Amino acid sequence: MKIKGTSVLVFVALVLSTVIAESTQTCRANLEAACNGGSSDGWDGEFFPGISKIKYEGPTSKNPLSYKWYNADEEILGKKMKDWMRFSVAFWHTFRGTGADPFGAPTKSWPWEDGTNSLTIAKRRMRAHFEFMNKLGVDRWCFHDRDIAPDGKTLKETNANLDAVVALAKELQEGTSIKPLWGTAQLFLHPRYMHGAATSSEVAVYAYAAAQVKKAMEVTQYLGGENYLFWGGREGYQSLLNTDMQRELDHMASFLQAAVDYKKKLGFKGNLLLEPKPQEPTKHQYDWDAATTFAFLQKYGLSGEFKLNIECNHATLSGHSCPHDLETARINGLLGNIDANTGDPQIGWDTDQFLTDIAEATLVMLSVVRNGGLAPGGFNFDAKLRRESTDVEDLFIAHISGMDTLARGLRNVAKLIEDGSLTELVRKRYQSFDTEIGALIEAGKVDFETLEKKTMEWGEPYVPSAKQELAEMIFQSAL
Ligand code: XUL
Ligand code: CO
Repeated sequence: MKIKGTSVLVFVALVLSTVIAESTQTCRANLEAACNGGSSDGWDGEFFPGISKIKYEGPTSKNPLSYKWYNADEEILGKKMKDWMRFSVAFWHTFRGTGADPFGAPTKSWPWEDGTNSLTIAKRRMRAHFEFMNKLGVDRWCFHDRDIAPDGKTLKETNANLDAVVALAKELQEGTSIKPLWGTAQLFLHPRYMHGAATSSEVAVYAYAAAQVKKAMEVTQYLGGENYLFWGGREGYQSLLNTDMQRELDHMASFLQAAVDYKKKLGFKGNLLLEPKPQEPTKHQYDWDAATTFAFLQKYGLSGEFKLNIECNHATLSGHSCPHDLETARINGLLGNIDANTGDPQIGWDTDQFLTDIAEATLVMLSVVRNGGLAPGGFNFDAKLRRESTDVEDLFIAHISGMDTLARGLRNVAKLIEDGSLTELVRKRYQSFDTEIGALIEAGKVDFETLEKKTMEWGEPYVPSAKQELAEMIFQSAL
């Protein structure tokens, strides 16, 4: 009887837990308000009604809400497309972007917003964000602490707001494969950071920034984040006349060293990433480009502790191309993540547009493939809708287009590799070094006297064509 009673209880418990688990699954799939404590944030039902899960329909599809090139589970060059790409949605652009610019008011009026930055709306937005990721089929996201939760009156209150939204995000992540690609602290919006954060002239601001990063690292780890990012938004100067550059750089290094120490204390396993940008908002930012950031890391003994997050629009602002900075990072073992976006050739600032140039995407993917992928990093769409794009479905279209462009880039790289003629062209170009003397030079073992003797012996060198047009012809025929 007792045994029977126990087994009945066990059975009832099992049925109940299955029912609960199933309803939780359904909740996660539908993300209905009822699943998350009813309409505690005042929004019932879907945020994107009428838009269902985006599917791969192939290149002939005319449906804007479908993938034409990105087929998540398809294998290319020995890896599933989703594992090459590791796409993520940038919370700030997608859910906090208002369309405002220095000349004009916000243009977006997403139905779930009420014009405030209350905790209630922050939670509602987070649920909209998860529905967006689920429908898009993207399982990573990037955030700043202040994007996802509002400031309070004190740091304690602000941290409590953050904890509340993070708890909801954690709940929404459960049972899914969604997690942050990276988290970061927003150290540039609040007026306290007007002189910078780690490079502020005020020690109390330095301390505040440290406290903020400490908390942001903790919540990133709690959410299973794979990386933690530093973008030095105001770590730079407006005028050298009032700036002690050496002192500021020393402070920045101390700050980053303390972050490394705290990462170790936390046992956070992800990469720490630095995101170079030459200017904007300051006239000159210290993490100018990949090479400058690498030099900084080496000078301060931090090179083993950080990788770089290369943002295409930042690379072009620094006077390079995106592929240049990707290759600079890659050959130095620093390519950790890519903020996939593009600028406008006619506009001289960070327009953060979705990348739709197939040739550029092919070059980007060439670096990614040469790097063996980006994991634990990935692609973050640090890109926003144009001010004039105001439909909710535009958020989907923009991401689909950006994802398809990079997927197409990957397919083109596979074609180039299979074809082999570009690799062969480059190999041939340097083949004079595939000789005994060439190998000795590359090993740093040949002195000037030996080379002078060789030159006397060889006479005037034969200098072959670089074959640039042929390289371009091979490249464009893969597009
Ligand atoms: C700004 C920028 C940031 C970082 C994160 O230009 O790229 O959004 O990616 O702080
Ligand atoms: Co960025």
